[in-house]
Amino acid sequence: MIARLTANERDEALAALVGWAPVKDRDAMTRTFMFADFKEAFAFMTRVALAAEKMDHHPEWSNIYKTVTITLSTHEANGLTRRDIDLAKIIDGFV
Ligand code: HBI
Repeated sequence: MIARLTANERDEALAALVGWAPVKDRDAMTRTFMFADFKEAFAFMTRVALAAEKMDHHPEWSNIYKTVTITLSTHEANGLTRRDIDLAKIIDGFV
């Protein structure tokens, strides 16, 4: 069972990530990505999906045309864990 980040660990991790913000009333973080068009957005989602499968850690996400919104939290821990930070860093590497 993976441990939730402490408040300090979470604050430090968010400060080190670009563009991710805490979700109101939930131990999760979110970032919205805007692309040139839908096919760029979907190509990004495909890369994220493959990385998520490889990590066995999956995003909560939505796509509207060229916008992709991703929320990360660890369901098993009911909050943010190191796995969310690791996946966010991989996702950020795709943009
Ligand atoms: N993704 N975000 C998230 N949180 C989880 O707890 C999680 C997951 N992907 C797969 C996964 N857990 C599996 O390990 C369990 O469903 C068995």
